[in-house]
Amino acid sequence: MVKELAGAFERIADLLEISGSDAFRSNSYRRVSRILKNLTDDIVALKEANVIAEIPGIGKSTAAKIEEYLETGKIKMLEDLKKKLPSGLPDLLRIPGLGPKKIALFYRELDVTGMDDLEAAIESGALAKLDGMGAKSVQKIAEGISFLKTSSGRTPFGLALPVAEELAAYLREFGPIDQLEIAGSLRRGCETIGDIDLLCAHDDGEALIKHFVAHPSVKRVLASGSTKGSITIPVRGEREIQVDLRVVPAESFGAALQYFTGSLDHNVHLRGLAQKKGLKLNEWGLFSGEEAVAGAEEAGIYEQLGVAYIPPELREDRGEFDPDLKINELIEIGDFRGDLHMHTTASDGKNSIEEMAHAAIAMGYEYIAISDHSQSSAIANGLSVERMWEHIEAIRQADKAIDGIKIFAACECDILADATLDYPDDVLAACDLVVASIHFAMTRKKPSPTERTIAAIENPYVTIIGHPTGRLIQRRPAMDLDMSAIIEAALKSNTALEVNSSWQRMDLKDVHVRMAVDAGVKIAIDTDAHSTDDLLRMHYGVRTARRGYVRKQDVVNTLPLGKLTKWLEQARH
Ligand code: DGT
Ligand code: CA
Ligand code: CA
Ligand code: ZN
Repeated sequence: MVKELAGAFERIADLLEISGSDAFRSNSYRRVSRILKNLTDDIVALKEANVIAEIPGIGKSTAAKIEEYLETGKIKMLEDLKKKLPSGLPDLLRIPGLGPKKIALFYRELDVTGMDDLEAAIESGALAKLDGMGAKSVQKIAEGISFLKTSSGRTPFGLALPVAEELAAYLREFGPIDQLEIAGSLRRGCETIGDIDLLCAHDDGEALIKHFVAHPSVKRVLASGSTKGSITIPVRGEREIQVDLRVVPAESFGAALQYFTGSLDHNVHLRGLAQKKGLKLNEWGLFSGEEAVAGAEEAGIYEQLGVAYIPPELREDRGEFDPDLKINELIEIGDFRGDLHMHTTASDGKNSIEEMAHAAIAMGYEYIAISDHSQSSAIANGLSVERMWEHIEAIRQADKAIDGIKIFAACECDILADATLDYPDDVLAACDLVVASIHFAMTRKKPSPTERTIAAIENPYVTIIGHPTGRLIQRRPAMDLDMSAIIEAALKSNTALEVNSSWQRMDLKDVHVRMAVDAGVKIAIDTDAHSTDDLLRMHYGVRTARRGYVRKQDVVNTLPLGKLTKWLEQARH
């Protein structure tokens, strides 16, 4: 909330500057934005107490705008400014390296009113002829435009993580680095990433940052100093992502890690706790007067503030400061005894039952479930009823032949458009467990996807609902579902909901998993592996589940084999 509000004031300042207002006026709004970002108190509480105007640096008229925003979600002044300027101009502010002063200049001198005009002015050479512009600055703007076009803004977690890990490895090639961590939204396990934040403790920041910006795949260098370097890196040739590296002294590393991990809202809350104790918290440390009481270790900050260490995935100011929270019970990657959703060459997987089983043994699993596609998933080579009977037999044979792991016979059964299941009950009954999923007719209204999902939940043989919302991050929206109704049905019939660990899916997502476990519904965190390598992607689902406050005891595939078998018996009624 406070982040958006701060953004609105930033936007006012930008638009004032573009429209030719004096710097003093626009800067006063920038100052308000900064004050809001660093506010320690809850803005809604301040409003309720009617004391917004008492925030240092906030005058009466600004307070009125803040209240207006909190009440209506808008600020009239901002809306008026947007109306006054050509509607394409504010868009130009999204171009990296192009500020409001330059935009004002282009508007005044060349009548540039939007992206198309700007590109035309670059093309014709008119931009380069302007006072204070040159070939180099025009080139920068052209590059900024292409960046904007190739990056849809945010990058899915699964694409950003390998970039961050490769850069971290590259930084280590520079020589011994005291400490190095990935911070920001990536450390919190968010499903999409605005930019990557890296943090190092080192005493020669300048040299390390020189090495950083010289990485062979760097597309553009946005900053290169002694404490901060900023670059862009291409991702899969289709987009670019920004990477910030900050270098701090070892005695501040913990405080900087805490600060740059965020989230902003979490930090605001934490700074408030510090203030109540008469302490000051910033990216350099936790201070009592001039003296640092913590800073080298991140855990030390929480400890000194008298709160339990909060794992990064929970740092969203969504209740993680609650002292009753049993944070150390959150699900961890080491808790898994098996994986209940995977495909083989029988449908669209790359490996055989035996290969999947041996890979799972190598991971230390006690059991797996082979769950290939059912007959209606034709593009995924779904199994006809006849082939499914043979497949069940093949799974039973493999289970007998291979020691050291239990191989369950299962299927990923389509939930059809008419809300029936893709296999008759006798096939489903012959399986040890059934994952039921919707793969098509996702936007169909009657029966609705909610009705179809609940019908599947109520089938006695269905044990898990696979990727319940069907969303693909940045590619396909979630189905229009009544999640509360689904959760209620799942609870009643003891059906687990899946957290699918494919990073394109992460489905259920964090807030929905939290709703489910709060209601007491069991969760299955599965990889939906289509190859032995895919079995290793469980960590994506774990991050999502942790963000949803999922504990080990909520997850069925953390149960030892005997207990899981009991659960399956109860779940199939
Ligand atoms: P992103 O990059 O949009 O996915 O999200 P974050 O959370 O990585 O955000 P980013 O990269 O802008 O900043 C990293 C962290 O630094 C953020 O989570 C909190 C902290 N931070 C940034 N600016 C401020 C600020 O003005 N005040 C405070 N208290 N913290 C800030
Ligand atoms: Ca970031
Ligand atoms: Ca950043
Ligand atoms: Zn599926």
